[in-house]
Amino acid sequence: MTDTLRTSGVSRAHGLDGPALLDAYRTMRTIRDFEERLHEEFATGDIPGFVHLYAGEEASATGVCAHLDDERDVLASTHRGHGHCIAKNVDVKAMMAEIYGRTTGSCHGKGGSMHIADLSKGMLGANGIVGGGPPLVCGAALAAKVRGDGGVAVAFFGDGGSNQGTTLESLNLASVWHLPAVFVAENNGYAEATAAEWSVGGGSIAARAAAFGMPGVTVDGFDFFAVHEAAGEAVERARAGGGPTLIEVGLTRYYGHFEGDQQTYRADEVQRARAELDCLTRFRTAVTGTGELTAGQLDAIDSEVATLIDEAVAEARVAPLPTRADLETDVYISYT
Ligand SMILES: Cc1ncc(C[n+]2csc(CCOP(=O)(O)OP(=O)(O)O)c2C)c(N)n1
Ligand SMILES: [Mg+2]
Repeated sequence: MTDTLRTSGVSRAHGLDGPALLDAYRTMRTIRDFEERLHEEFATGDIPGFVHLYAGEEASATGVCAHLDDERDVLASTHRGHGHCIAKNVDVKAMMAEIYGRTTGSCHGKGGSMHIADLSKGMLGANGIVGGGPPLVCGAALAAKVRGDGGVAVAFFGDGGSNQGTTLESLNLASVWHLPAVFVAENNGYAEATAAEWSVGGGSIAARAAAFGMPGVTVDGFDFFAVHEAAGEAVERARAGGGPTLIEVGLTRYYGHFEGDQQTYRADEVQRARAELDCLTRFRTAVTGTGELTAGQLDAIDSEVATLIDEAVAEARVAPLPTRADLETDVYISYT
């Protein structure tokens, strides 16, 4: 585990009012329930393709995306993209339908889990290519810079993705082009079964920022407030023309690399993270402790989200599958 995982306590001076705190909790809860339900549903064999779950990492997507708007800010995600999509306001029912391969899905059932995209929300897409997001974000950030609308582009990638040439090249481009970009390295300790402690040369992803002349910070990814604060500074810097930032977020994924992974490469760290570090539990303890929110308000969100996820699965299961004729739509050229 990285040092960030040993950090305890929750940062305080967050400047978020009650509705913003409720929004943050709703987003984290929605991601958690969406993923835990997918874990169950995938086991039934009814979901086609591969699924990589984001449960455990909710504070990262939520803390970063709380600073983004749908109109001008864009995000490029990874193969583990459901949390990023939800935090970027992609419709949850359309996401579920997409994962089930249905025509009512965000991409009409043709993308599935690893290709959920919604340009109307600035969601450039989940991405099956490790290291595929950072170059896209350089292009999007350059477009925002040329437009001069204050838009910011954010790339999420993993510890494995941090070692890809595409990512390192993108950090360099963002630096020399002085782009309004934020690079968020979600270090969950593994790339498939390969430990980050072994694969990340130099030991710190954030430290690489210095080589590219940009700020680099490491934050505790179980602490929504810590992520929110670091991302706030980075987004503000980017909007103000101050260039890119690299944020390394330390966290743990609660499930295997993909559904079906036997996880022979790790022992009790998930149990420990769930018991001692869980971002939802820590958030609840923090905001009820200060009296900013009540347990009742949070419980109400829990039931609201449970209903949403139940409906999303029920609707996805009965939605139509694409037909042969649909093969010729949503492609770059028209065959008709
Ligand atoms: C270019 C490329 N190489 C290899 C793979 C196979 N692959 C899929 S996920 C993954 C590990 C990614 O690890 P990390 O970036 O840490 O993300 P995490 O799965 O931990 O969220 C690999 C090697 C791929 N999809 N794309
Ligand atoms: Mg990883």
